[in-house]
Amino acid sequence: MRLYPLITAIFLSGMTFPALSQSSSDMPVPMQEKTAADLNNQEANRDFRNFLASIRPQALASGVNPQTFDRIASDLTPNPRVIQLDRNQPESPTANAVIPPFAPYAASHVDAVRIANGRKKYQALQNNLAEIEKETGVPAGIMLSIYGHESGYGQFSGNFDLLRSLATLAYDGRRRDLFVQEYIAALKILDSGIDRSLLKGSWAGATGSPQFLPSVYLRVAVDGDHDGKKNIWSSEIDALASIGNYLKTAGWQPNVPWGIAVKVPDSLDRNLIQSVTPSQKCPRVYARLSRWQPVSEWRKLGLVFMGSHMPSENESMALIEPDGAGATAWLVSANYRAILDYNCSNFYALSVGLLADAITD
Ligand SMILES: [Ca+2]
Repeated sequence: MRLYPLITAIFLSGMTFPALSQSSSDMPVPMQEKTAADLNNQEANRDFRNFLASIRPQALASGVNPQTFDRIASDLTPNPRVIQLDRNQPESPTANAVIPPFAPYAASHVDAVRIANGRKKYQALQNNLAEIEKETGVPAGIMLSIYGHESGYGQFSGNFDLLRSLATLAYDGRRRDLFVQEYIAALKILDSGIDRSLLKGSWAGATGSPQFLPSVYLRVAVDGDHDGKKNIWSSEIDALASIGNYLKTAGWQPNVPWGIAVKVPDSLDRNLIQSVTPSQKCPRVYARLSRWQPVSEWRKLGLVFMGSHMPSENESMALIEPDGAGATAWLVSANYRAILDYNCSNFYALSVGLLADAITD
């Protein structure tokens, strides 16, 4: 899973290193802002080691094998490239930011190559996909589409050493609590018997073909090919089964289409269909959806259904018009919300749905 850009350069000043409290008083030493260059020097490496030592009790208390912790900590160094990438993240969009058009995004994400590669995988893995679909209720196309979006069907899942990235981000401190937890989760993955050499990922700690954070792996990864290991790195079946299981735990409902393209009549009064209850979860994304009502109500308002996957008349759906009135719009279901749970972006969720349809239709 991707991490959403947070405002850069926020430093949690006042964070302390318990293991570094060497001043004459017992006052904790405040963490100083570190530059990428600082990380190259020995002092910074020592500082990093002390930081790791400071989280050892927490890791052990949550069940990490002490030998695993010490073995990994003994030769880990901070990765300046990770700090640099983290600081170069764009700021979060403000409420008034202009939202780009969806059509070009769709064209670049649901393109001929991705569709063709998805269809090849669909052919090759049909039996396995059918088995996973039986378990999870998630259609093959959706699992393949997320696989395609996250890692180009397993081709690009990141080459950063996962433990090094996570330890660096935890040490850097901008989102310390999150990354300490993820570092500990990654150590637990090692303890479960996954080889260290497999643990690669994006600089921000998303790992394997589904691009899970380690805590997500621990929560939802499954052994789809039944070899005794939950290998989302080099087993395609495990990766797909884990994506299916993710969506199942996020509330995926069998036999409900993710959404359907609709033509909205010019006469529709958008004020009447506005959402009245703001979402707690990623409110800016959910704010672009209308209120939820049954398909039959949408039909009464004059919407024309254009896709082949017709939802049932009582299915509760919301309208999204990413490019405004007059352009293609979609009615989306509760399963669209499950895709947003994977990656909370309307463009992502629409694009996943559209690629899924293109692969299996
Ligand atoms: Ca397996």
